[in-house]
Amino acid sequence: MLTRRWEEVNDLNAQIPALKRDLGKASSLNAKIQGLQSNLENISKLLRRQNDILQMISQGWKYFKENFYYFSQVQKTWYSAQQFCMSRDSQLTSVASESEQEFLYKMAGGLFYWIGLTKAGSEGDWYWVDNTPFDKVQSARFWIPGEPNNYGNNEHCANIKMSSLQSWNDASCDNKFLFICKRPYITSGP
Ligand SMILES: [Ca+2]
Repeated sequence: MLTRRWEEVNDLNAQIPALKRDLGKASSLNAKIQGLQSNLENISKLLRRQNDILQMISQGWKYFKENFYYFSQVQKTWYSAQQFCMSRDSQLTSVASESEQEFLYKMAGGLFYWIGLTKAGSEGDWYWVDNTPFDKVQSARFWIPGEPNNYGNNEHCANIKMSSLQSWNDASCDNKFLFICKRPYITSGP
């Protein structure tokens, strides 16, 4: 009887190396599964992002570098245009880089569009309505030569007027122009 027990113990001992190998395999499989899981999460994030972008595009927005832009079909005063944008979770567009400026003037195609640049009071400095800091030096190259001229001391809002890098003009905020709203892309879901 006792001999039998010893035999069993010896058998079990003999199985230990194999068990250890299995354990090693299991943990390497586990690591692989975790890697696959994180791949899947990344893919589903990408799909969600594509879906978000497609949804906005189907509603008439353009996508460019993490932002959506809405080019209006109707003309409004600067203030009404901004109100419209805000009702669509957006603001009249800021222009923070040369590539953004290029995107906007090309899309505008030579038509007049309000952008989100206005003055703090008639004597104040220019500022972006979406709180993007206004870089006066970097932005100087975007004005049409000779602008802003504050014609009649009544031009406190800016619009894209020409299809070129130098495309901004200051105009009376009461003019009715087309306008461009901008909304940053924000990831939806967890
Ligand atoms: Ca002007």
